[in-house]
Amino acid sequence: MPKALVTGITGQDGSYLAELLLARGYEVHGMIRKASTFNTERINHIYQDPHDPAAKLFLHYGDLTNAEQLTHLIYNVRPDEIYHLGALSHVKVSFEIPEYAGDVTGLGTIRILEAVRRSGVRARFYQASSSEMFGSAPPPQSETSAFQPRSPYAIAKVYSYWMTVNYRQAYGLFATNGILFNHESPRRGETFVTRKVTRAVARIRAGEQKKLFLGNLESKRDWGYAPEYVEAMWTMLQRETPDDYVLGTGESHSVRQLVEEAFGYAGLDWHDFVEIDQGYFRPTEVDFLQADASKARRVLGWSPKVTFKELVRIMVDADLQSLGQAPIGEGMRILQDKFGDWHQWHSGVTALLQNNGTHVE
Ligand code: NAP
Ligand code: G4F
Repeated sequence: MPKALVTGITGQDGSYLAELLLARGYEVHGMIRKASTFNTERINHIYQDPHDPAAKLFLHYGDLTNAEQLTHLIYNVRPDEIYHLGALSHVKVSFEIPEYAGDVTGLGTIRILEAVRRSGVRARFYQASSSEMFGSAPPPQSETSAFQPRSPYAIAKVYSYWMTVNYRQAYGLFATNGILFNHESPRRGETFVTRKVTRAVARIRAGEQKKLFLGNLESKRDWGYAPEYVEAMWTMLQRETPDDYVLGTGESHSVRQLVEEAFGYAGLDWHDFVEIDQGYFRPTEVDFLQADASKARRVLGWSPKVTFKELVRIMVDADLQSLGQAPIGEGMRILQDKFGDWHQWHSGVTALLQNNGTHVE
């Protein structure tokens, strides 16, 4: 049974990836942070009591700032594959705590790479690199575009990107960068702009919110559907040789278009609800991201199915459902049409693994 270690397993991508790995027969080890509140909401449904002889998911406390503990974890688990997804991933927050962003999002990566090298564990390594690294480089951005980062977060990711390349070249590690453009889902954190908007639309429709305060409406992003991206992370680690790949849809839209689309889908005029708050603007902005993912299409056979409009519908419907409201319906239909199979294995895994509440020992 192959063994995987996932940092950031409690995040959006970590939760989808853990489901995928379990469905593919992996023993999955996830690192989680100790918090005074529960931070395992996204993985509670796949949690298993470790006393269960059939348990395949194991959680371990740890932190990316703690090198000794990371080394112990990797040495003891001896994973075949490491998916390094943990990070302070919010760009605006990284301006507020830049030193911490560098420590977690930058140095966290070298702590893991060093642990792999020193322990002699021949694990394949996936680094969650980001389209933010392209910053002000002109679109469309591909693997050969220059990095021109515009935030402490992006600069920390550039450091991690090059460390991953360096460990591949210097020590022959199977170390791979996935350079992912924005990908979203109903599990997206509530302070990222897509989820902030779709959640507000649902709450406004339900009479629970009156206004939505946003920052820059003019920046453009290439937004895709997260479950499709974690599939490609796995594919990258199954290749014969390690390499770096851009993932994105190739479609780009402004935040304004996102707002129009989400409110329009719910039959609302966004002008009645949206106000601008300068506090959400960033000191330096990334204006235009649009992926050229032709290498991933050619080499990995990866091409995403969910379009921007469909993504918005999926997210608005999910947010309505989470408030106990009737979904408008198109989002659910899109998921069924495009992912009949995925939904089957998704619910299969969920039914297979009993949720007894999440505890780590
Ligand atoms: P996310 O939902 O914000 O999840 C981040 C994860 O990192 C969480 O599990 C979080 O734990 C963990 N984490 C944060 N600080 C940590 C620390 N000091 N020690 C250990 N774990 C820590 O992010 P995501 O959207 O799933 O993204 C996954 C990765 O891909 C991130 O590295 C992100 O930067 C990168 N990325 C994301 C996108 C995107 O559009 N989603 C695009 C490109 C790259 P808690 O739950 O305890 O906070
Ligand atoms: O949703 P965002 O916060 O995502 P951002 O900054 O593009 O970063 C995300 O994608 C990256 C990949 O390119 C990841 F690496 C990173 O970890 C993260 O997942 O903001 C998107 C855009 C920005 O231009 C921002 O200025 O939306 C604009 N925006 C406008 N009003 C807002 C808001 N963003 C947020 N979070 N909140 C607002 O109220």
